[in-house]
Amino acid sequence: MNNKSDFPSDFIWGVATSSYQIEGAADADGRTASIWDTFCRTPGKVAGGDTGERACEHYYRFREDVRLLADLGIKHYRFSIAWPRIYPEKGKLNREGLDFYRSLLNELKECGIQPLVTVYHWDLPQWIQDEGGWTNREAVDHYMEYARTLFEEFGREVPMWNTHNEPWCAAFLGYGVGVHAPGHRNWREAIAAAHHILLSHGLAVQAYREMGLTGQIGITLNLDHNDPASDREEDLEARRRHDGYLNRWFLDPVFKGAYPQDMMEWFLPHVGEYDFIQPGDLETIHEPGDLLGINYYSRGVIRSGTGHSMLLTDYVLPENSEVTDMGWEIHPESLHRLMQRLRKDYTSIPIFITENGAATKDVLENGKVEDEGRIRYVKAHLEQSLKFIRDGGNLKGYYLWSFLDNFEWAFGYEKRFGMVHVDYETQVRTPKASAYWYRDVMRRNGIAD
Ligand code: PNW
Repeated sequence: MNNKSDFPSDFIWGVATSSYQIEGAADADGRTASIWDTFCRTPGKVAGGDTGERACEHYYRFREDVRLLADLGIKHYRFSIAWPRIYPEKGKLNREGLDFYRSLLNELKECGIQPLVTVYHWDLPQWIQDEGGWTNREAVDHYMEYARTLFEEFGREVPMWNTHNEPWCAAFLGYGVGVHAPGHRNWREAIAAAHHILLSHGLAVQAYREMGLTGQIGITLNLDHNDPASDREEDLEARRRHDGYLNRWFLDPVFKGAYPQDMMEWFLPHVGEYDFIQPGDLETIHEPGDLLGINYYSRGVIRSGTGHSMLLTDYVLPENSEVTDMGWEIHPESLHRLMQRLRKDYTSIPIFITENGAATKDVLENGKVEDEGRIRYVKAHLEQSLKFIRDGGNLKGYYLWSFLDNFEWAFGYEKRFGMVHVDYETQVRTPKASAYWYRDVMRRNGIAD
């Protein structure tokens, strides 16, 4: 029977995590420090002085976690690989690191769960940062060595790959704003870092194909849809800049082969010279691959201001807006508007929502967590996703962020995004109401009440 809330029969339903946010076991089996270990140890950087040292101890509990995924009816799982487990030192491949992911993949296979693997979700080995990290073009060579190893080892059994997760965060929050590792505040570094990350994306797609692998590979970008705070010319301009900074700076090179001219000019005084862009780079970056991953959480309402000093913009929270525990405005229609825009201005390749979800104030009571807010959030975004598909959009899947409560970067463990509650003392996992609700959605391939 075809219900009005049905998704296409081949629609992919999944959940997502990332290595540093759940694994813990920071020193196990030859792993060395990543830039996030270093950042967490720097006083004042992460709320409550939290670190990913233990996190959800997924490294030791992955069998139990995969069984839980299966019990909750999950058929698709997006996770990332920790680079410092694979290359703990320059030129040194660590078999024990590979073994962990081989065991994880075997376990998933046994449970009939299909993986989507993210090559890089921000845990850069500290030894690479010691050479300048992503600001140094050599990071691209290190990334390629690492990516090729993963393709060789796991390429035949992993059908879907993300080269990168959210280069905007890795480069701009890490090297420009300074709220993510490595915590630098230098816009020349940030823009060079973004360039090298994008370059490594293009090269990885090429390498994947040259190796004769036949799965799907692409990049995941964090995108939003933004509105100006008013019709004043300066606010319209501020919105356009914000869009250039967050969306176009990444979409244009990948889909059009050029950085946006207006932003090249805006950044120029901070960058000095674009000497890190070498001939041929943009041809390499101009490589969308087989899919586009988008991570969507909120919209931006933007006005001209000083809060974001380099960009001369401020975020405005419209009156009466509903927010999540992150303080991010809940605006599902903007997910629809964003995808329509991608389709109109950029691409018709398959889109996957590789992350969407909400932090909520969850309380564990009598073995239960009633996270109505999360259910409402996800439901509203699924309705917009379905609308996009009905309108003819090429949306192929949805991965809820996140499977487990986890280490929420600069916010530590205080923010809970999981559909499964984690007690960080006992490491007990408790599925929240949203997990059972999502199981129903997947079962009926449509939005449950
Ligand atoms: C994404 N921002 O991060 C990441 O991919 C996840 O690892 C993370 O847990 C999730 O979203 C929730 O935050 C973002 O400041 C972090 O705009 C910060 C921002 C956006 C995305």
